[in-house]
Order: sequence, then C-alpha cells, then structure tokens
Amino acid sequence: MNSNRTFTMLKPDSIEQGYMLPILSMIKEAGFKIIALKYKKMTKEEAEEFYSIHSDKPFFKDLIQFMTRGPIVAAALEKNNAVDDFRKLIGSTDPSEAEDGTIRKRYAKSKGENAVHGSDSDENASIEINFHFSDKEIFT
Ligand code: 3AN
Repeated sequence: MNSNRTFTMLKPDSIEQGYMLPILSMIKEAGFKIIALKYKKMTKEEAEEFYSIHSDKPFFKDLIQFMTRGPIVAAALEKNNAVDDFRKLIGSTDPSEAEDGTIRKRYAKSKGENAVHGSDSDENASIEINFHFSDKEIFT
C-alpha cells in the first residue's frame, strides 16, 4: 500500500549555502504539503541512530561528521504517492547522475554532500518521521 507521507532533511550543505528557502519552494511547487518542520542541529548520537543502516559502510564516519557539522531542516511531507514522488523530485544519490530539474541536480555537490534526504520506503518514512517528530508536532 502506498502511504501519503514521506520524510526529508535539508542537509548542512544546503543550509550553509543558503538553499533552505529555494529547496522548500521546490518541494511546495511539486505539490507536497509540509505537515511538520524543525530547524535543528543533530547530535552525533542522533545521526548515528538515524543512519545506523549504514554503520558498516566505509563512508559512515564522514557521513556522521557531515550531518552534524551544522543545522538541518527536518520535515514531514504529505502528498499522494509521497515516497516515490519525492525520490523523483530529489534525483539520484550521486548528483552527477541526477536528472535535470531535480533538487540534487540543482543544489548537490557530491555523493556525500547531496543536499537533501528522502525516505526510501513507506516503512522508513514512518520510522523517520517518528524519529524527528512527536504526534503533537504534526499538523495535517
Ligand atoms: P539516498 O540519500 O539517496 O537514499 P543512501 O541512503 O544510499 O542514499 O545514503 C545515505 C547517505 O549516505 C547519502 N545521502 C549520502 O549523504 C551518503 N552516501 C551514500 N553513498 C555514499 C558514498 N558512496 N560516499 C559518500 N557518502 C555516501
């Protein structure tokens, strides 16, 4: 069953370069409703838990350092077919492979610093939304 929610983070590279509002604008223009939003800096422990699936990867240490070096914007988004449509909007993990018009094509620098996160399944969307937001912080 397709869920109508997904989770995104605008990563520290986006915020540092002043892309917060342009990226949120692209998300809105693509038809997503922001139902929760938070501007915060993740702790090392939070980042390690969020990315625990990658803990055995060679890039894990760099990923944690990157994701904790500055603030992020975390958001829960609502739209029909949210997970798949948002993955299309952000483009490939590697920005050099991302299609024109995608967020990563426009704003990402590299596979490591790739501007934005998007949930890869309905199950993970739910886990990731609950990781960053309590029920009281979600407004539908
Ligand atoms: P995506 O964010 O497109 O779902 P994942 O889940 O494979 O990609 O990777 C999570 C994050 O780990 C990426 N957004 C990126 O920041 C980092 N990452 C993934 N692959 C690499 C890599 N080969 N080298 C450096 N960082 C990577």
